[in-house]
Amino acid sequence: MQSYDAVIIGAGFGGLYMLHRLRSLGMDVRVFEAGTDVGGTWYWNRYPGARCDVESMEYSYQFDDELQQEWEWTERYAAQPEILAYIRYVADRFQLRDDIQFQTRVASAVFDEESGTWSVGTVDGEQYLANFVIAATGCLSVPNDPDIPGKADFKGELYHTGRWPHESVDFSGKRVGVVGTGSSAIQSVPIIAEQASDLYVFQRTPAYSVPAQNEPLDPELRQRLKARYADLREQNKREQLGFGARHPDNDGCVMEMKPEDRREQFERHWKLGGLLYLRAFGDIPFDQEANDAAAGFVREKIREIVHDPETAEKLCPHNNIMGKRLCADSGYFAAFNRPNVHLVDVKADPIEKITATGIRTTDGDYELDCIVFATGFDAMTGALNRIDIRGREGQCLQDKWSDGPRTYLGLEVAGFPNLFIVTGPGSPSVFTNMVPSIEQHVDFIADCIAYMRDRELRIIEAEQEAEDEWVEHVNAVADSTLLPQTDSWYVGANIPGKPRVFMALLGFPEYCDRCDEIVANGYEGFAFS
Ligand code: N01
Repeated sequence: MQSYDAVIIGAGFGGLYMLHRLRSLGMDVRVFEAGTDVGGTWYWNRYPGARCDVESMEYSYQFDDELQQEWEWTERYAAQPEILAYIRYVADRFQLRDDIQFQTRVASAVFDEESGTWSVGTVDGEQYLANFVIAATGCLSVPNDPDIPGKADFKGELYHTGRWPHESVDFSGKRVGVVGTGSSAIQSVPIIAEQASDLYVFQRTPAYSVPAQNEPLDPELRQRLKARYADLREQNKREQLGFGARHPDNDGCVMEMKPEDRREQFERHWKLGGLLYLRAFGDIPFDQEANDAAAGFVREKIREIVHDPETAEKLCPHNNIMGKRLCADSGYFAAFNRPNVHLVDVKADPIEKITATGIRTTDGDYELDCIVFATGFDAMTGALNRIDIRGREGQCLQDKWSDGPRTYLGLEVAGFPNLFIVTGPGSPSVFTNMVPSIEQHVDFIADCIAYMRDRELRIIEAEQEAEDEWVEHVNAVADSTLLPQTDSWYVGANIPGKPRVFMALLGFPEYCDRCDEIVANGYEGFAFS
């Protein structure tokens, strides 16, 4: 059986940098990737309008200064094709493809206690041995296919935003239904609206969205930022979300400001766009009144943008802002002013089934040529739970996580030695700029493996007590905010039967400091043998 020092699962941002780091340690590494190319999230999510909600100059690797100096982002927020081109460029520049096996989905990983090695199986039945397994499987990589009866009967075209075809899809002159109104729908609706003869948006829960204010990247600004890239990256490390340091921030409390000043403050941050809106005040995630004010301001904007008052009202969300990930759009609400775009409230009249010719709600039939599911992902745990992972004494990870994921630092799981997760549940991951978060995890893992090698240690494992304390800490931080109150994918509420557990940790700088402290204390909370 072919044997490697390490097997990495996934060739997205995480898997690629992990490969680069481990190879530079002289390790023999194999990456297994289900897709036909590198890119991960940006390989699969090719739907119209797909774009990142973190600025391009920051949503990129910082591990190599030459790389960050030579790549030229063209827009403030990069669109999917440009991000994918960048990832492909990185793969070529560092000759990473040689160690990646594409079209290979990992089905199992079983730890053998006697030899201290993992046996990794693919869906094609191949088996490999590895000393370390690193899951770079992504936080939002398993599409959620809602269990709506009749899908197989539909005679038209069915799509999921998270599994978009590689060939171009043309909706010209077609009647299209988009199910869902999260980030993916909000980005694709304005584009599909321009093509379709009629677009029906099936909305169960309206979402908060702030215009991204995307624009071409001014070459002078790009140069200025490049000139102080190291500084900018350092400053971002002290940001709660890991990005945005170059923009104004305000730690103050909403209610401490006079109403007119408060409005002005919200207005300023609305104009900055997208997620930067949340930096208007420091207490938005914590204080109900502050949250209501921030949410109320967005509702006012929706009512200003959307001409038909009834449609505007239906588009206004009423849950806590930040309870779900804030969306960043380019013309979403305005799309509902077009005569060919129709909002269907499926909270009031739920979808009953998919028929041969469209969608049936309790209010009647919608005739459609195409249905786009923008229904999200089985987030954070979906990819790992789909692999049969067995640790000590044959314990199955899925069983261990049956009441919700348990990790130490989001990096390791007690009972599963030498298995690392890149941005796993319990780490800041989805609350941050993902690329620096990934780099921080990969560096932790690679440095740890180098540390073990220098000391001739073969096995690392999270201690049970450290894991228990960490899980408690993640919950305590979440409970200090308003976030767990909302039904969202953060708490697994979008997947029927998934345990309701808050799966990410707020606070990127504190997390990084804690990791550094743990390393300085000789990998406190980890046991080596
Ligand atoms: O998925 P979502 P997404 N019948 O889960 C609805 C990242 N991302 O792909 O809220 C009818 O947010 C569901 O309704 P409800 C980002 O982190 C980033 O849009 O459950 N509707 C909801 O409206 C984001 O948060 C970017 O009531 C159904 C929608 O489908 C995450 O990915 C771009 C349904 C799903 O929304 C996920 O975003 C895209 C059903 N049976 C994504 N089932 C950027 O960087 C589900 N829904 C900008």
